Amino acid sequence: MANSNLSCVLLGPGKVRFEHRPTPQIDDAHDVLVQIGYVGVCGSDVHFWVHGGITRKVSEESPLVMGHEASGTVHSVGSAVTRLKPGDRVAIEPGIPCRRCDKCKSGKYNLCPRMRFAADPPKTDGTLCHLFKVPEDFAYKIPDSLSLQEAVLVEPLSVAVHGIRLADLRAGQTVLVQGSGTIGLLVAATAKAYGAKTVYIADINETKLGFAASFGYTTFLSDISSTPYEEAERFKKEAGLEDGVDVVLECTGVESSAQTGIYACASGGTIVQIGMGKFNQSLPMGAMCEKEMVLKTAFRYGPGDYDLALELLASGTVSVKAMISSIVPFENAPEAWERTRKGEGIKNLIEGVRV
Ligand SMILES: *[C@@H]1O[C@H](CO)[C@@H](O)[C@H](O)[C@H]1NC(C)=O
Ligand SMILES: *[C@@H]1O[C@H](CO)[C@@H](O)[C@H](O)[C@H]1NC(C)=O
Ligand SMILES: CC(=O)N[C@H]1CO[C@H](CO)[C@@H](O)[C@@H]1O
Ligand SMILES: [Zn+2]
Repeated sequence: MANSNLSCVLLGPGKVRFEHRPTPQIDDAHDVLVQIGYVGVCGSDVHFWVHGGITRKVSEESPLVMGHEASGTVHSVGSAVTRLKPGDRVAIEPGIPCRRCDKCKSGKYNLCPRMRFAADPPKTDGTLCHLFKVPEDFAYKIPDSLSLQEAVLVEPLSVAVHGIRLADLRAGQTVLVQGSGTIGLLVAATAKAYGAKTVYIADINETKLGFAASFGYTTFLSDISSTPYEEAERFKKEAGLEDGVDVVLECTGVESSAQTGIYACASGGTIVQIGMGKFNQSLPMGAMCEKEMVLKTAFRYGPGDYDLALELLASGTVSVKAMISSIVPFENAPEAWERTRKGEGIKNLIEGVRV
């Protein structure tokens, strides 16, 4: 249908409906309408598909359009738009902050309490629709060298860039990335781009470690039957590092993994928690104090992260082509969530509505 505004709506766990929604109107002169090209699937989408949400749940009364990793082509622009024109290909940053609060004005817009993030219940609909409305400065024009499929990965790559920036990673340092999923692999690639000497990736899953090995990282197969302390000691021995790594990037959210990361970190080193898991976790605070190490947490991405992620892709410093595992048509979106749920491939994509 030429002008359809078909949207993929979640109504509860395992319950999805495709419906025609009103075409969004450009009411702010700085807004643009983007015809969605591709939408990526991540762990949180799977959580929504299986449980109907994370803290706030969707329901028949409060349905939600899914999707937040997206790229597309500019369809129309508001009268004040200067950076984009119809036909431009863009990567969409899916969280729009208020721009007025203290957090926004101090350069931490990812912490804005009035953030409107795509596919966040109860009210903020996502990108799995035909036409998505976004302010012009949250749609980043991509170069011809980049495909719309690759541009979907700017979103998770921005998460990686944000984490590496928080780590203050410097050239020549050693890095341990925990978790060999999409985020872990992108964090590893970003660490390399920042000049890390050696990047180690740890995971419990040999197949996933295989992806990491194919991208040239040094892998470490975690063994959950050992204690975090034993794991860290084994890691340091295998890596030939007496004191541990300079920087740890925890991308699993698993408690025992964070503990291993702390033991594997050198004195004076830094661990950045990127993965989100169990709400309450215990940490070996004694070991952290003795090592005077730094623990930071990372939440999504902020000023400049999208620009840098896009630059890393555009310059070929980071390549994501090999990470795109499958593409399903719009109407088969649940198939992509199922694939991701089963751990099939790395990044599964959903194609936008065909016109
Ligand atoms: C975390 O721990 C605190 C203190 O024990 C408790 O009040 C809270 O409910 C816990 N939160 C979750 C999500 O389990
Ligand atoms: C390991 O990862 C692969 C690929 O992601 C997945 O198919 C497999 O189910 C995983 N194995 C386990 C034991 O989780
Ligand atoms: C242009 C277009 O297809 N608009 C449709 C958007 O969705 C609403 C609600 O389902 C329809 O009534 C419109 O026809
Ligand atoms: Zn704000």
